[in-house]
Amino acid sequence: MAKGKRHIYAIALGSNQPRSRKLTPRRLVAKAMERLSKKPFNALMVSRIIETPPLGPSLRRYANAAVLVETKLAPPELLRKLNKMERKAGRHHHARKWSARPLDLDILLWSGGIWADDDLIIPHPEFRKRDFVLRPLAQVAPAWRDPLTGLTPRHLLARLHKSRKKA
Ligand code: A4P
Ligand code: MG
Repeated sequence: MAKGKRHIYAIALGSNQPRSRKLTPRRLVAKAMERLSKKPFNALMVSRIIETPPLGPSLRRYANAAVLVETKLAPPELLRKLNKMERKAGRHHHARKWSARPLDLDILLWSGGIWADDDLIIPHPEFRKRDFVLRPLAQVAPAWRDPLTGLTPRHLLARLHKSRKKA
C-alpha cells in the first residue's frame, strides 16, 4: 500500500455509563466526536446523537452516533487509537462482554473494503443487525455499500425491519 495513503472509515460510537453527573453518556459521545474531528482522524461527517434502548443484558439506555473520518492511519493503527480513547474515557477492557461502558468505538466500514485478522474485522460483523448503528451510519455514509452484501445503510435498515416483522 502506498505510504501516506488516505483511508476513509465509518466509526460507531456508543455509551451507556456516566462518568459523573455532568459526564453523561450523551456528553461522553459528544466529547469523543470532538476528538475525532481533529488530527489524526479528521472527521468529514458526524451524525446526530440518538438515545436507544439497550440490546443485551445491560439495563441502561445508550447514546449512539456515527462519524466518517479521513486519515492516514491504517486499520490496526486506528483500532489502537480508538482503544486508547476508550480507556481514557474510563473503559476497562477486561470487563464482562456487553457490560455497561462509558465509551465503545467500533470500526464499521473501511474504504479498503475487507480486513480480517485476530484483533480486527471490517466490516464490523454485527453492524447489519443493529438499528442503533445503521440509523446514524445512514446519516454520515448514505451511499456507502457494504462490501459483503452490496447494500447501503438504508437498504440494510429496511431489510432488518422486514426480518423483525416476520420473526
Ligand atoms: N474488534 C474486532 N473487530 C472490530 C471492529 N471492527 N471495531 C475487536 C472495533 N473492534 C473490533 O471489543 C473487543 C475487541 O473487538 C476489540 O479489542 C477489537 O480487537 P470490545 O468493544 O472491547 O468488546 P465488547 O464491546 O465487550 O463486545 P462487543 O461484541 O464489541 O460489544 P458490542 O458488539 O460493541 O456491543 N445497545 C445499544 N442500544 N447501543 C449500543 O451501542 N452496544 C453493545 C455492545 C450492546 N448493546 C448496545 C450497544
Ligand atoms: Mg466495541
